[in-house]
Amino acid sequence: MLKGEGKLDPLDQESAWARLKGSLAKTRQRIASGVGDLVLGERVIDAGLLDELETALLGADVGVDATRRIIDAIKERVSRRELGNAGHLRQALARELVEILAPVSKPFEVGEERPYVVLVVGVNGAGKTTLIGKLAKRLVAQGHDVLLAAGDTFRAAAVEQLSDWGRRNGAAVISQGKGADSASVIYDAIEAAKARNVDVVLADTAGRLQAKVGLMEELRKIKRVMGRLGGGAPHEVLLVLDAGVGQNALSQVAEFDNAVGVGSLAITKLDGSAKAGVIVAIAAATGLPVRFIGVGEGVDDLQDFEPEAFANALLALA
Ligand SMILES: Nc1nc2c(ncn2[C@@H]2O[C@H](COP(=O)(O)OP(=O)(O)OP(=O)(O)O)[C@@H](O)[C@H]2O)c(=O)[nH]1
Ligand SMILES: [Mg+2]
Repeated sequence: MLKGEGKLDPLDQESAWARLKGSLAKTRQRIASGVGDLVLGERVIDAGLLDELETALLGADVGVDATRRIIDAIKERVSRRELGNAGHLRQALARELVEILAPVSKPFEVGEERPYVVLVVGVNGAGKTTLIGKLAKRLVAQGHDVLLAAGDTFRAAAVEQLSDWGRRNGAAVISQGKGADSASVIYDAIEAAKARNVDVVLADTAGRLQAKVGLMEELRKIKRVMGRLGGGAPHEVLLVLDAGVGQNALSQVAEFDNAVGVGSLAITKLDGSAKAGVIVAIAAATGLPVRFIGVGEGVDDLQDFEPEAFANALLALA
């Protein structure tokens, strides 16, 4: 990507920040209601307060390991008398969060390969098709030629949903309709992309849970068939996770990784969830790059993941 390309202007940046902050309200409340005085900044830091903080972090789905790491680091700083009051504690908490999150903050970029093929996977309702639509819009705006592959052949509405996103955003869609073989739809899409000199292929897949073994088999087959085309596709396997499932997201990562090898993550539905802290758990446990966060259903609600902004919004520091 060219430098500065795709960057938001200051006004957009402000509304992106407002949306992020708004979307984290429930999680923020959960942390704050556990540690009310932390937010007010009027309490001495003692063992009781740290216990409350620990409980609040667990309640926001930060997870056992990441919570332990954060609490240990803060205890260490308390024992060195670095934290005089609860205001300092809040800053320290933000710092620890950023420390865990910074290594996974790696925004999406179109790689060198042409076409650059992204295989989007995840359980049903996680937000795969929506993410593809929003990403297509963004990439087209950046001047990329984008083709969408309607690999979710399980539901008729899925093809329609993807076609709508394509039509609205100037991306071509390759589909065969309900019941078609998903791997062959995606194979055709990549061939078409090659013939048309397309830059990026975004491949949608089904996420049905009814027959999970079947789904994982289908994904394996898609990957295998893509491999036959040469060119190294898929160049990125992007797993979409719904933040609302909390700690269960970690087992989804393991399951999809086992089937197709997960390369990157998007975490959606931070809005409306009190479990947005799960990003911290996922970052600490997997180290996988987080390409996007979803903060609402609107077309501009797919954001790059910025740890400082996230921690500040979560702790109401700005
Ligand atoms: N509030 C909110 N809703 C979202 C977000 N991302 C997606 N959604 C909504 O979640 C619902 C499901 O999204 P889809 O994109 O259809 O999910 P999917 O993973 O493609 O689901 P299947 O096709 O059933 O596998 C839609 O109503 C989306 O508008 C988000 O970040 N926030
Ligand atoms: Mg879908």
